[in-house]
Amino acid sequence: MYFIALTIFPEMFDLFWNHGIVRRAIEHKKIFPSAVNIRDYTKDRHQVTDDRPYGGGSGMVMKPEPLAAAIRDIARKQSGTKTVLLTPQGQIFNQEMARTLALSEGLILVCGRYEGIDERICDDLIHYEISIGDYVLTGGELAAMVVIDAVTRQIPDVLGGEDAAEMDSFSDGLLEHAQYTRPEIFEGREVPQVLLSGHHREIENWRMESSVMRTLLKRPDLLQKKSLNRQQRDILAKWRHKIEKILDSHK
Ligand code: 4GX
Repeated sequence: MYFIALTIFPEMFDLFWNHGIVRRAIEHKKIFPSAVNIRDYTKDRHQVTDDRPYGGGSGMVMKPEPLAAAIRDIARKQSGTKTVLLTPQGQIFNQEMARTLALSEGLILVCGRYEGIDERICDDLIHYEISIGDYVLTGGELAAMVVIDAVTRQIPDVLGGEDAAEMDSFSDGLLEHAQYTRPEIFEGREVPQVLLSGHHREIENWRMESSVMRTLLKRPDLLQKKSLNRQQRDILAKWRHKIEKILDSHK
């Protein structure tokens, strides 16, 4: 899959391409990423990419001509690419969108700065407008890296064995279970005994209970949306019973 970030700061991506899962995906030829400088598509002597907004006001707007030239040139060279604009006005990014985007042959990620880009680019050349959350960034570059990271993880064979199991979890609609590593006792707090027992069946049950109850406490909205299986409903019923007994004892 191709990822082409369109940006006036291509160097921002250098560290990102060279670490972790993204780096491994490049080495295994699963992704072909690049950061292209919008300035390379300017035609004036000073390579200007921004200008003052019509109607007045503070800040600058990214000029349409270099962006249009860049998007068209890249889309012509890489057929099948979809164009994504990172913007606070976009649909909030989530795991389902990551899975959908991973099905396309390539993505052009348009990273705006300043007050944004000329609206006529959005109308004609952008397939998806995506926001990574309701907060204001200085530019679209960090948002593009977030999207590339999450989409890369969805490409088949990118995650090795242990990570792959992790995929079940969020796509199952629950939060991950609690994790522990050595030492067995840290500042007086012990690791749950069942995890040291070697009973794989019981460990799986404990982990499911941890997942369900963490989701209930930290993200009840996720539990509400999800369809629960028998085991998951039993876990909630068990804790409802425990809570009711406590309440009864205070009557
Ligand atoms: N999730 N920003 C983009 C400039 C801009 C504004 C409008 C295009 C249209 C952000 C976010 C985000 C700040 C990146 C404004 N470009 N991007 N930038 N949250 O806050 O994606």
